[in-house]
Amino acid sequence: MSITTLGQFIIEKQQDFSFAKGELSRLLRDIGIAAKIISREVNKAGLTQILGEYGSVNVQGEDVKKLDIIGNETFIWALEKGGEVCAMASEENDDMIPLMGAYSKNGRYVICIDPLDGSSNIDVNVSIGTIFSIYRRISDQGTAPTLADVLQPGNQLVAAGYVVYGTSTMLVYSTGKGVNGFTLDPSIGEFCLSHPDIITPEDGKVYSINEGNAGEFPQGISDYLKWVKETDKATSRPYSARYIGSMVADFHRNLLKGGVFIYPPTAKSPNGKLRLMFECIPMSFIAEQAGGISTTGKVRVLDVEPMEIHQRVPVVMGSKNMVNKVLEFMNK
Ligand code: P6P
Repeated sequence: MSITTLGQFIIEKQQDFSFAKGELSRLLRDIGIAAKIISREVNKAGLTQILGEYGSVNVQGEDVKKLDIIGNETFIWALEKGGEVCAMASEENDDMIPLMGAYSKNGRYVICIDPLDGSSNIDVNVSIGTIFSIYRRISDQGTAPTLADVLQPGNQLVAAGYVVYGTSTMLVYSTGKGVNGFTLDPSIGEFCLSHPDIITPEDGKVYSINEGNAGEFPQGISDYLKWVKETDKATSRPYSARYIGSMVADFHRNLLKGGVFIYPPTAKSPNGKLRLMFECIPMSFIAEQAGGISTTGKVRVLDVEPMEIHQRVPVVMGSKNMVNKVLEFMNK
């Protein structure tokens, strides 16, 4: 049998972590369980017309919840049941969520999560995703978790990853020793290793940015976008614009094929739109672990000291040479 399931892989890699006595392994397992449940719900999404729209009562007399609420509740349930996590910060909740499971208070980890990023794309059947970060708690085991537990910079991460609910459901994560991708095989209900040791190409042909905001971009970004569209076969231009409006899907494509993802400051979002804790830090960790770069344009994203849970930062992330080319224009 040539498959390696997520569970088998986690156990095989457990010896990479002297400090972990299995807790991180169990935590990654819990994330996998939540992802499988959300994958089932996402794949049913098109049927809400039959099952009833959000806010309505469906034929079974149940309240129909928005999928991102279902996603959030699923992770809270899985992490409380697992007992390894004492607190969670979620893109869906204003404040930190102390977990109330029987063993949560002794949990040694905290999670920051966007349970369903890009959820506005669900009703048009575009890929969406879950993005998560795992930190060790700072407060003592057995005590009430604090905001400081969840407001940690990316350079303190224990692990991070994402799930992309697309043509197939994939879980991609790193514990700081490279990036590995697992594809869900619904016939056995297991994530199976499909993309071992992902390395992102140093160069690519794709740039991802919402050019609808072009009138508000900083000059350096405008100059880069002018350059990238000029024809010059010697520097393989013009490149291709690919932007789905779902970060996980745009990021995943660029991670595998090469590319640069840019969300710069705009008049509407002077610090960019994407959230540091729930989108930029975890995706930057994956990008760097795969050999890429991720910056706010000024500093490495993983070195940004978070000031508040829903803080936003600009981001330029992906293939090393492409990010450096954008920085060249930004720093002119
Ligand atoms: P815009 C989805 O709402 C999201 O947070 C990311 O998944 C996505 O990359 C970005 O916003 C899209 O934002 O302003 O281009 O529609």
